[in-house]
Amino acid sequence: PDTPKERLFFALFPPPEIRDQIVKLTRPLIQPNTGIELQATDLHITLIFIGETETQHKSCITQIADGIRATPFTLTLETLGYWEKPRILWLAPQPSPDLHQLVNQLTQQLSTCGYQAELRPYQAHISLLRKASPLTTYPPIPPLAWTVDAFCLARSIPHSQENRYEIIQRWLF
Ligand code: 2AM
Repeated sequence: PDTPKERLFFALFPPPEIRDQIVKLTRPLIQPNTGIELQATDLHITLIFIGETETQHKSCITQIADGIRATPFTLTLETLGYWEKPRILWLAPQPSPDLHQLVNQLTQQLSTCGYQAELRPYQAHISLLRKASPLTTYPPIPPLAWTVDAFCLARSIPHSQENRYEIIQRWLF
């Protein structure tokens, strides 16, 4: 019989006030688009996509998360962009060494759980709209400062139109 599996990923979920501002600032810009808007509570920056994981292997992943050491840092969200192939309209932070450090630390530790590191370079982004068409212009948005003081393990749950995301556990720095 099939063992239960979950689609896991590590991510940063913005606190409600930042989440609300993201929606307020970006909605007017993406509104004319025909894509599928992510629910406000689903907005996140993926740190590492782990993928289908047998539930019995989850404890290795939560244990390495227990050992992560980081201090709070600020992410400045301000760049709107679009990827043609996955048809995603996204919002990205300014480059952040602290964010890369966190991703690198998690990646290194995860290898002990048998996780194979992603070969593509890490591109931090918040997906705003899926099945999106490109915008005609990508206006700058006022920089939004988000103090990151926690990261989460989350699961992706298939739904009819789009996946929904559920936080499994949260680790404070
Ligand atoms: P996306 O928003 O750009 O699609 C859960 O699927 C999260 O993991 C999403 O934020 C998704 O990014 C991200 N992710 C990264 N690599 C992925 C992959 N190979 N398959 C699915 N999701 C991936």
